[in-house]
Amino acid sequence: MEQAHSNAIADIIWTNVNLITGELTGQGLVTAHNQSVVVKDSKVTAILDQPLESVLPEAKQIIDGQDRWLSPGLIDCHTHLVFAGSRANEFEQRLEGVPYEVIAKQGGGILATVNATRSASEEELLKLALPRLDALIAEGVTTVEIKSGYGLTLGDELKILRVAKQLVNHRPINISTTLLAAHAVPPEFKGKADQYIDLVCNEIIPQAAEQQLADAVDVFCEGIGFSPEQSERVMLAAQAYGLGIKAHVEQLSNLSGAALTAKYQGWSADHLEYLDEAGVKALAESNTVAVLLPGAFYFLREQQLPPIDLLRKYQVPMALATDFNPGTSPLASIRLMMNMGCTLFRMTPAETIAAVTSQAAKALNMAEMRGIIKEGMAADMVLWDIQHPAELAYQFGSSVVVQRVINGHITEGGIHV
Ligand code: DI6
Ligand code: FE
Repeated sequence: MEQAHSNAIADIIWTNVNLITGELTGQGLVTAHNQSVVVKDSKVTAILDQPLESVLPEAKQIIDGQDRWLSPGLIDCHTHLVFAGSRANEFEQRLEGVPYEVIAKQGGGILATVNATRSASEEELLKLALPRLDALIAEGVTTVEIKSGYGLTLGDELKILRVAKQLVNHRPINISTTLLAAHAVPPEFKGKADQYIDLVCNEIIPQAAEQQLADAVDVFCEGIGFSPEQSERVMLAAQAYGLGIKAHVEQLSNLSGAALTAKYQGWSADHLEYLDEAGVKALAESNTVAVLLPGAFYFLREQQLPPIDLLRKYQVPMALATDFNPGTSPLASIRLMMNMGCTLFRMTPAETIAAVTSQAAKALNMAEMRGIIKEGMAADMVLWDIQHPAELAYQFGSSVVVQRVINGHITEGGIHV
């Protein structure tokens, strides 16, 4: 099939679409009406103002977009979706007034999930991860970042990363993996956090790098996580092994973790509720993306809002992600995050669209390839049954995905045209 048509200029051309490129400028979201998008060999090869008659006959397939909107595939740039066990009991405890940090100190929280995840096989973890991934795919997500962090031993951390990487064999999805061995101090190292960090830096990071299981390294820099000094050691090790740097910072308190992440040219600093102006300036100077996670803010009923106005003022790129995890954000919906970005964080709908496309791509260091519909970029796209781009942030729950395209291939699902 491919061979027979190898001389065709295009594999697929979408005509009559309104384009959301994914880019955001001072003037707002970059959009264009009545376009044609030409795709060949998994990439966008041209965007035409008007369909050129000479090109159209040579395409294998022409799809009439019927004046619908076409956007980049959505990118969820921060998830912890490979884990076992449930934390519904903890949810009930919190509703009775026990704070998240107290539950964590009592050995619940992250460590409860660590116990369940250590006991699970790769097959079991894969089986548990698939429906979570399917929920994102059904919403038009084409790229997902997945962190480890519920293993906390060399073997269990690598097991989680292997499962994350295997997902591409089971679903049409792009996966980016992040080693988050420095998520919590494991029970065997209680009171010996520095020694655990030795293990992370001297064994787990080198092995993850050598086996090519991680694109980046993350660390939870927090009172209930790791100190800035310990976090810095993790970043130095990541840098030494050529891995990207990301960090959970300023979620529950301000330890100046964002500035630390910026110092090491981190791809992203995530959470940021307690970020101050000095931290915002540091992010702006290093071009580190601010990944905002309204699901965790909502689920923990936090009061402290991330400094959106300051992030805007210093033009720090803002991404949004689900932070999908069993403790603080059991919410597998990027569209809900877009809605919450507006309702809880007062972002504009345009900002939330860029936040799950072009800005999220930057947070995964893949902006050269994904997150924007442009000539030369991977053809990851979603055709939406909406009248206006803002609808993507305005409503969620009912499916408006008409077609999902990943690396130039139309995937199952979506409503009928
Ligand atoms: N911050 C979070 O919100 C998640 N991890 C982190 O460092 C929570 C993970 C969990 O509670 O299981
Ligand atoms: Fe997280």
